[in-house]
Formats: sequence, C-alpha cells, structure tokens
Amino acid sequence: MTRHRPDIPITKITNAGVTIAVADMVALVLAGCGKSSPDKTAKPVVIDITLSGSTTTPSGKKINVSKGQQVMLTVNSDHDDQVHVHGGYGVELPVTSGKAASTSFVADQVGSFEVESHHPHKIIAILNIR
Ligand SMILES: [Cu+2]
Repeated sequence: MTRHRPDIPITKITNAGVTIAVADMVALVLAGCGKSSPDKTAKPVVIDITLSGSTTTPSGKKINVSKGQQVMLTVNSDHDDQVHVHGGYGVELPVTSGKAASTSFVADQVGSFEVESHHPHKIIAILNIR
C-alpha cells in the first residue's frame, strides 16, 4: 500500500547532499500551494538515521508530525538493511551498506507509526502524527 503523491516527484534520492536541497524545494512547493505564511506544517520533518551493527540512531525516539507534513528519511548504514514505516504507509526503503538512501512520504494518516530496521529488528523512531 505504498502511496506517493504525484505532485511530489522525488521519492528516492541516493545522495545526502541532494536531500537537503530537495527538502528546501519541497518546503517552497508546499508553501506555494495555499499556505501564505511558512509554518511548521509546511516544513518537512527530516529524520537522519544511522545504522551501525545492531545499533540505530535515533533509537526509539518519539517524533511529532503534523498531519499533511512531509516526512523525509535519510539512512546511512554499515550493512545492508531495510527501513520500514509501519501502518498504512507501507514505506520500505532498501539500504545498501555504505550508500546513503532516502525516501519521503506525506503524513496523511493520523496515529502512531513505528519506523524500524529489519536486520536486526529495531525501533528507530515512533512517529506521532496528529
Ligand atoms: Cu517492519
């Protein structure tokens, strides 16, 4: 059940430097459609994730997200893994050792959603979307 908004063209970026530029761009695009003043809901939530052996950073961190906000995940790992956003989002980001990976989605469902790694199975963050 992966849902991508067709008006946001970038779903996967492999370079961490590009990610920042894209985040700014998305903020501008969101600010440009209907919201006259930039506020918190127009700004993407960027979660920088590091996977090192069996350690994840962050680890179980609770992150508040406003409904409709863009969430971007960037991952650096020392091993092949997969980062998964639970619930209806169905976001699965394959991670290759030594290569930055990223993805983004719009937080259009309210609730608590775990972001986890699969190798090993660890909870990286919990998104509280409201
Ligand atoms: Cu999972």
